[in-house]
Amino acid sequence: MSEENKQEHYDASDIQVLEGLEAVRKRPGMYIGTTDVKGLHHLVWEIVDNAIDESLAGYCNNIEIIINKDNSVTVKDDGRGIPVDVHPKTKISTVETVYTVLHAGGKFGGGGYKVSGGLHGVGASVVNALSKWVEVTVYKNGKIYNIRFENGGHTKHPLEIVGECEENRTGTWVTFKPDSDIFDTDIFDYETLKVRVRELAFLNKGLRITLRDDRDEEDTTGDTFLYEGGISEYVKFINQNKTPIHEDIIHLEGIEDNVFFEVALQYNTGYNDNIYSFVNNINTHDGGTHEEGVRRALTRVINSYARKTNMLKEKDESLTGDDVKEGLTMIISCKHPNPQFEGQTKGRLGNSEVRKLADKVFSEGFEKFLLENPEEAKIIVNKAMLASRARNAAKKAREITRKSDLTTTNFFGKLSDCKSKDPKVSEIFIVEGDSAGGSAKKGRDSMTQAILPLRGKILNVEKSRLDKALSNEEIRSIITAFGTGIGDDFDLSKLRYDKIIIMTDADVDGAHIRVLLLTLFYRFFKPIVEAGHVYAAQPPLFRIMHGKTRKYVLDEPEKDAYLASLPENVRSRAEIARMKGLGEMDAEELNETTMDIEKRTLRKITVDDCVAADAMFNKLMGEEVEPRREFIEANARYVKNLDI
Ligand code: 1YM
Repeated sequence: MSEENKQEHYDASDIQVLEGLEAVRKRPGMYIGTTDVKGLHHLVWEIVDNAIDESLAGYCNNIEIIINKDNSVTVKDDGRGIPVDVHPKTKISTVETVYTVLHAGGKFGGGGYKVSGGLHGVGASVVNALSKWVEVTVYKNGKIYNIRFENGGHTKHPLEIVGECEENRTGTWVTFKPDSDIFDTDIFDYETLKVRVRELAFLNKGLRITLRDDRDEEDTTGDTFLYEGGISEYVKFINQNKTPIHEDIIHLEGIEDNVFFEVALQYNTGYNDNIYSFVNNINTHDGGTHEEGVRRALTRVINSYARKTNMLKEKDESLTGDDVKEGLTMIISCKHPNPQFEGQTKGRLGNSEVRKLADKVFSEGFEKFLLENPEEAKIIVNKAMLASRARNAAKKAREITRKSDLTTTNFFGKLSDCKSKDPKVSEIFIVEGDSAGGSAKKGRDSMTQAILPLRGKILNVEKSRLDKALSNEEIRSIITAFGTGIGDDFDLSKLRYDKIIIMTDADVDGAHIRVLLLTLFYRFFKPIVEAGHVYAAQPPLFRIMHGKTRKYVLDEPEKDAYLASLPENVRSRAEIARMKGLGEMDAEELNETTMDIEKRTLRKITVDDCVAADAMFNKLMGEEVEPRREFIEANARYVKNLDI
């Protein structure tokens, strides 16, 4: 391109454009939330969303995502190709407009379901603003078009024809390299991408999405996801290691005024529910009208069926929403041309007409299923009735627990509470065994640190309902100490500690108790885990002594690094001890290595992926033995020290 052309290309409107993209670079958080690893992956979804929109519009069947060797990412689709003609307003090609004008997306695309939970179509220009370079190739009209941007969205060269292709070939290829000046990290994580790619494939039946990591020399095929059964296959996937109580997955759908609604469900023998809802492929984690419609209809239809068949007698109280969702795996998906997302995190669907549609589609279809499958219907209703009985038993147990535990010295003899009553500065250590409990009690800062020693075994709640859990004394102590209540009366705002710290030995038994506690917290106190209150203490694994120095290290790598840092003559005389249990340390040591706020390291327990967390607890603690055996065999090679 000649100098003259370049001059022409950059006129006053370009300056405005660049100011727009500069605003994104100045405040990336406003557009993609964060600039950490999460924000980095967000860039991929902004580009993929455009391809998914094209598929929702009915023009794209295949999407390919590739992590390239240099940590750039390529997304390819076989849709219509972004329009290449000169845009009447901007006087530059539409592709360039979409990639350089903030807020362009929504204005140009007409109709269809837009993935609009995030950036309302401004995604492409935001990705451009936050990238070192972006290259877009469009296949359309028998030609191959290409445009390149550099350094945060500056057009390197405008759209040009770089070759020819078959007349009927169409599609868009985009490659971008995130700007490492903006992001804390520029390394993409394959597993993170894979989880969402699989979900997108479940949510868009018939769409093939391939993910490949070209940094991995050995794996050249990657993963391909294509589900003809859509959300039914999602339910099957979530239930894969559970025991369904009826064979067929129920799949219902309906459409009204361009709003498409579908739901798939199957009950299993477990006590937990896995209910996830989506609008235009975005997880509505706070529910909304689509979920409300289904929940209302589910409760109503089961009650009415149970009464009609006399399974529920006249004197029996009706089943509640909680009763009918026990052991339920359900995916709700709504595609809406104009969704209203509400709430602080925009995680709730607000459109009221969807409640009616969801209720209608669900109640008609589900009632039909119950009538046509009396055997299955009986099993489902029976399960809800058992859940109802357990809920009432738990209520009684809770009342007794509340009264007795608060008055008996048994509980307060056990808990050494902290003096502070301010939850913001208080923490509780849940400690395995009385001897470690004793050291912890002596070594703590009694102002802010409470100690709860566990004596007996914690019940595995993966295999029990709330009423049974409440008969376990250790669990009762934990509930009383937390102050939040449990089940129907759970209230996060009453939590008495900011940090709940699991402190167990660094051996097999310690790990077992840790998993039992995590199962309890995840199943019965999920909001506490989600709000980031749960931690695991990290007691040291080795003590290294030389001369008068005592050094504690967390693990093998840290031990090796420390030893390497010592002069040879000191290193050869150091007599390294592997720490067996917390009980081995005296109060001072325990304080110094594991409890002291200034010196300790805690591991925060977070849940990024509810489906994966559910599957893991199921696998480790559930009824089915085979998945657990497979897991242990697959992971045995990671076990370095087995001290049984
Ligand atoms: C790998 C990323 O961006 N695909 C894509 C984007 C568009 C279209 C097709 C498209 C949309 C429309 C008409 C329309 C976009 N077009 C625009 C805009 N894949 C990827 N595939 N023709 C083609 O919405 O009407 C924005 S995105 F605004 F130019 F129409």
